[in-house]
Parts: sequence; structure tokens; C-alpha cells
Amino acid sequence: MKIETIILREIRMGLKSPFETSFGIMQDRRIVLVEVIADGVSGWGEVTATEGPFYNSETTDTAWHIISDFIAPAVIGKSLGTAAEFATLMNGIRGHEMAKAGVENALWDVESQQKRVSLSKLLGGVREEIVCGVSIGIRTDPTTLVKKVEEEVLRGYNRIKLKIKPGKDLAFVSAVRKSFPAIQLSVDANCAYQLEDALHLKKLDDFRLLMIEQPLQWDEINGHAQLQAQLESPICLDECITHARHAFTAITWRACRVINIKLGRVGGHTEARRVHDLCSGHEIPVWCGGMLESGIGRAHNVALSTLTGFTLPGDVSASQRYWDEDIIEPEVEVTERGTIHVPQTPGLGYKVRSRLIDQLAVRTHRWHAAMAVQA
Ligand code: OSB
Ligand code: MG
Repeated sequence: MKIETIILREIRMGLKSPFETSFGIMQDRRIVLVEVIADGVSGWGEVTATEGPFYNSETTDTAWHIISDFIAPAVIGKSLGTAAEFATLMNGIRGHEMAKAGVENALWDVESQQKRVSLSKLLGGVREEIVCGVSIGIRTDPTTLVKKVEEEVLRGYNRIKLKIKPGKDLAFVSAVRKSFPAIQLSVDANCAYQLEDALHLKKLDDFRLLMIEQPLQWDEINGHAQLQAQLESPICLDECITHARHAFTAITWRACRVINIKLGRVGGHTEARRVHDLCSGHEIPVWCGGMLESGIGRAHNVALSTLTGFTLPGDVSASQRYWDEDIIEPEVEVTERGTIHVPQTPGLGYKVRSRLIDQLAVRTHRWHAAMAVQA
């Protein structure tokens, strides 16, 4: 595939309601979308960076900068055999996984359309239906949280994940567990605790949690190993795992028993599959994380979740939970059983609403390959 055109757009999309985590509140999303046209076929990817450097070090603006000044100039006009070759070309750029993933995933969309298979099949996926959970933001008090959990349980979601932080943890988790003794329940701290909090975190063992996600610092694998040794609840790493090498380190040191795979955080489908394969080889279950994506990022998450190792419900939920109107058609819908049917048509399997995207765009930049000059 010859990369003829790259179009970068930043769109604004307001979440239906604010989403609070230990690192801040998100509501007005600034999302960078990547469209790549190769051999006349258009593919789409999403940059999952947040607006500020609080989840990881990337932001909407750093991704725009890295793609504009380094990635697009490096690949425009190039011919690649497969989307996976893009990952090799990116080896020289350190970090900026979310920026890379936006472009690489657009190429996977192109490749699956060219090969006339669904993205899921191209990735090696085996499921036609995936199991969904939800991630619930921090609430003011336990009663409000219990009400929200009830709503999502009634919708059919198969695992409830509660965001926690110091001061908004034990009482909240305890109230939810009391009201719902049998649900699959997990918590996510987004790095809000220290190893010195081990005795406090150990109290979470009382609530039969499926896992405790990323309690300690974003780059702290050794501390998680020490904490895991003191906890019965499995630790799941999110922020710490930006590539398969980190996954290998974390598994070898027993820093976690579960890994959350996010396409943006690990740099795209190629590295996501490497992390997945490594985890499968070590009997570490994985699940697909979310970054409050628009329909494009969500469609990529649906496809990734069909690989065999994704045995736990992911944070891939219905478009309707996030947006009044999503940028794909049909929107991502969740069945009464809390599952998503995986599209079987070539490419993403959802139609990209390019006219709506152009309306939502606040900036656009295009790169075109130089035309071959005829003698
Ligand atoms: O840690 O999983 C996280 C959202 C933004 C940043 C980090 C995280 C999250 C979520 C939401 O938990 C998952 C989703 O519903 O997309
Ligand atoms: Mg997380």
C-alpha cells in the first residue's frame, strides 16, 4: 500500500456527563483523528491522548505535533507491504505511543479493506461477540454511586469498575459490594496510592474484587511487585505497560496477575498483539481498556477484543454512554446480555460519518505524496 494522503483532524466532542478519575475530570474532549489514503482506500485511526498530560505524558497537542512534524513526513509517499511494517519504521521515535497508534491503526483499517476481511479477522480474532464492562467515574457519595451502578447492572453490563482515590475508596466500594454481592467488581486508582498505603489497600481484599487496577505510580513496576505480594486481590497494570518489554518485566517480577491492553498506550495493533501473545504465553488474562473514545477508536477496540486472550470483560461500552451522537454508523450498541456483536464486513465494519467529522473539526492538515513525474 502506497501512502498517498494523510489527513489530520482535531474534533471537539462533549461527553454526555463529566468523567472523574483520580487525575482529574474530563468532559470536553479534543480528539485527533487520522485518515490515511493508500491506493485510493481510506482508513481511519484515533489518537487516544487526553487533553492534558495527566493519564500519561501525551496530550492532544503533543500528538498533533509528533504526527505533523515527524510521523507524517517520514511515511508520506512510502509503500508498505503491511500495516505492521509501520511499527518498525517508528522504532526511532521514542515514546509518543498514542500518536503512533493513531496512524498505524488507520493503516490496519486500509489493509483489512484491501484484503476484504474484517479488521477482527485480519488481527487474528476468534470471537464474533465480545463481553463488555463499564468504568464508572468517582461520585460525591456512596449512595449516588450505588444508584449509578444499579443503572449499569440493569443495562446488562458484565463487570463494573469503580474509579477510586484516597478518601473516595473503602466506603464507596463497600456500599456497592453490599448492594450487589454477586457482580464482577473491580477498582481503578490511576496511580493515586503509594507503596506505604499497602495496609490500607489490603482492606480492599474484603470485597472480593476481580482486580485492583494501577494503584501505584505510572512507571513503578517494582513497587507493584511488592504490593502484589501483600494483597490477595489481583493487581491489573494499565499505565505501567507501554510495550511488550514492560509486560515481560511486570510478569517476571510478579507485579500483576492481569494486564489491561489499550491500543493507544502501547502504540497500535502490532504492539497490542505482542503484549497479548506474551500474556497468553504466561497465562495472564487480558482485557481491552478504554480512553473515552469516539466511534473510530471504539471500533478498533471491538476488533482487538476478539483475540483469544481477551477473556475478561473490557471497558468497551456502548457509544450511547458517552455521546449524544457518535461519528460512526451504526453506533456501537450493547445487547441486553452486555455484549457487542463484532462486525464481519471488511475494515472497521462501521461507516465513518465524514460529513459530521468535518463539522466537528476545529483544525485540519493534509499531506500528499509527490506525484511521479512522467517522462
Ligand atoms: O484508566 O482506564 C482508565 C478513561 C480515561 C483515562 C483512563 C482510563 C479511563 C477509563 C474509561 O477508565 C474507560 C472508558 O469507558 O473508555
Ligand atoms: Mg485504568
